[in-house]
Amino acid sequence: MSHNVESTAFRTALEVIRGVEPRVADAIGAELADQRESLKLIASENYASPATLLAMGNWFSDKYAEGTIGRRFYAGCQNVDTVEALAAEHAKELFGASHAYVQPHSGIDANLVAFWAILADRVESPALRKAQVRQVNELTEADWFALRRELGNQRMLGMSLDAGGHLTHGFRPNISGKMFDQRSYGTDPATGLIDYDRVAEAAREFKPLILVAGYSAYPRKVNFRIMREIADSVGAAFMVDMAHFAGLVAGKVFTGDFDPVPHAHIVTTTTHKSLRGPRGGMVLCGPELADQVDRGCPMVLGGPLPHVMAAKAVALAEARRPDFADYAQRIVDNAQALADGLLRRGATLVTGGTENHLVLIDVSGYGLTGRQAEQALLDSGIVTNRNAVPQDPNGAWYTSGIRIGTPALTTRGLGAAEMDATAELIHTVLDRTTAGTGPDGAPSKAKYVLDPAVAESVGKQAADLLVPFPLYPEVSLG
Ligand code: DSN
Repeated sequence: MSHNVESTAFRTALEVIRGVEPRVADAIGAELADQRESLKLIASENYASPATLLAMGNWFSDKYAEGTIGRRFYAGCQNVDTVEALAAEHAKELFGASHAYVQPHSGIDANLVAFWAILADRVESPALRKAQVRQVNELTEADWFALRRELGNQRMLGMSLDAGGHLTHGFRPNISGKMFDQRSYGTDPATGLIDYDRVAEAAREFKPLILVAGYSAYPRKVNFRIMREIADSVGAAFMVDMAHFAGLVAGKVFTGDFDPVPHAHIVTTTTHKSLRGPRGGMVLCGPELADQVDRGCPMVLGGPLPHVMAAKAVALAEARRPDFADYAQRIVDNAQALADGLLRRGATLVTGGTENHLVLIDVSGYGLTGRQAEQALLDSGIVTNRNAVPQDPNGAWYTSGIRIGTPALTTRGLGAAEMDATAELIHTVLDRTTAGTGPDGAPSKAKYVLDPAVAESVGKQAADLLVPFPLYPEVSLG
């Protein structure tokens, strides 16, 4: 498709929006300008293709489609069926899964569907069989009361938040921590790596219903074959949340023991991180959980978003093209170049490096909290997010880490040389920033001091670095 056509499509859309609420059109234009100018290193963000973005702006948004393909609670869903089936088909082919459910609105929703499906399969179904009824509505009050207690009394073993796990893997303030009696496995304090023997020991002691693997801030590969063996040894369902690294699985960078799909009972993901699709979620599973997963809407989720499912189908079709594998490999190569550049300049990295798309800097070596570092970098045109490090003394709000990732900049085309230059900019900002003090003179975890001239100079260098790599060059709004 010619650049001109894409440009016309976005410009026309903005013109139409401007006719109703010009401030929205202005904000959309400003967002593109901001994204074009900043060095985006947020590990969970990317830039979707124009085709993916355009697939979301249409009348599919007007359609209710509760239920699943061919079995809806609303009439007139034949076109939604088409796009949902296409998205599911592409997902199955891409990941080698026997079933794909593409309705979840986000990764958290996908995880809730997975928890619900496992509970339904492993706790509810046996109780129904025992009571010789087909559905919960047919249970006696006493049996229903007993089943609800049982459903609420199950155990989950997941990676702790400070070791890189996700909120939904049983963090107490999250709904997952309230649904399940949860225990965490962490990482080896000496190496920062998952110690599989310790995970096996925790599983033996705790006997979880669900063993969860996957992470938001662990910069290494996970051996899913070993994790499955651990799950099997205690009869647990093995669930993998691959939201962060789905693009590396799709691009066949993570294969064999490191590809979760052949090893897990159920896999969840977002579609917008390294996979580079629209914002949304997805569940992959085998036949034994497929029926329960397909009941995700309306039992767990609100009405599906057909316009987003259309965009998922487009993005998944893109991820099946041969050049996606090259993109996925470059994500990892870039993360390694960034890690090497930071290490050479004296930064401390959790686990000492990376094997995936992300790098976690322990900024306590610079005398800063994660919050101070994040803001100082932002002042300098570098967009990152603060993140806890293992056993973080500053907790989940201030933190001691900065998480950086390469999927977005790799999409723009930056390579190893630019990653080294980026490492220099990050190091310069962190090195030149000092912790500030509160009004009483006490050390502050939020305030910081950075010479504005340094921030300005780094910001200019960051912008210069991006000049040869225009974002959405096919789109001109001017
Ligand atoms: N918010 C996502 C991330 O940044 O990792 C996970 O939910």
